[in-house]
Amino acid sequence: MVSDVTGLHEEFGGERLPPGQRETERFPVLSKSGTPGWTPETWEFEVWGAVDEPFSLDYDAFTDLPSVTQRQDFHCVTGWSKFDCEFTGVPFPDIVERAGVRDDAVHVMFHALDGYTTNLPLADCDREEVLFAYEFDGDPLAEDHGGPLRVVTPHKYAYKGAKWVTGVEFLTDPERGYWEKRGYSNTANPWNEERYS
Ligand SMILES: Nc1nc2c(c(=O)[nH]1)N[C@H]1C(S)=C(S)[C@@H](COP(=O)(O)O)O[C@H]1N2
Ligand SMILES: [Mo]
Repeated sequence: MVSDVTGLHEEFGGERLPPGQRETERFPVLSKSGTPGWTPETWEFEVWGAVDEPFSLDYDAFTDLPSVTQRQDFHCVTGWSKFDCEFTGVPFPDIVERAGVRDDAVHVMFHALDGYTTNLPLADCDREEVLFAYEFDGDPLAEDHGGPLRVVTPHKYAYKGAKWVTGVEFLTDPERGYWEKRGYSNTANPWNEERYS
């Protein structure tokens, strides 16, 4: 079953196409430094920091977790939006529950194979639409789009969604990730055009 979450913009009081964006049918690739390699034998997804139960899962164990499929829109800060992307994966709140995230956790840092990081307040990413996605339109996620596993954040510009994600760190104080340290907005709300800081 596919749940349609493309109405998300209503929560933010905006049109489906955020201001200053144009719709594209293509799915461009945007990576800071190319596509990193990975091997199923050594790949691991790790959760640590302000949690009672840190854990790690290999690829098979991760994809055995209960999953959902959602139809979502994707907004890149460089100005393109792609509507109706079908992502299959594990919702962020499921990871929070499994890790036993502590009460003093207020912030999250995502870590990726290419050294990329991105951050969000816990309250901003602890929502059903934030997925750890491993399928796109019913196929395994292409490597240049973040395969084997990426984060998608349809309520934020897409740089908040780490491709090739391998780790989630729960923090007791806010920190900034790769682009957030280099001039892109820390908050990244597309309906408010929060592109730069
Ligand atoms: N690990 C990692 N994740 C990343 C990036 C990156 O360079 N490395 N680029 C970000 C940016 S700026 C965007 S717009 C989206 C692009 O995703 P796409 O290449 O699938 O379109 O991934 C985000 N996640
Ligand atoms: Mo981007």
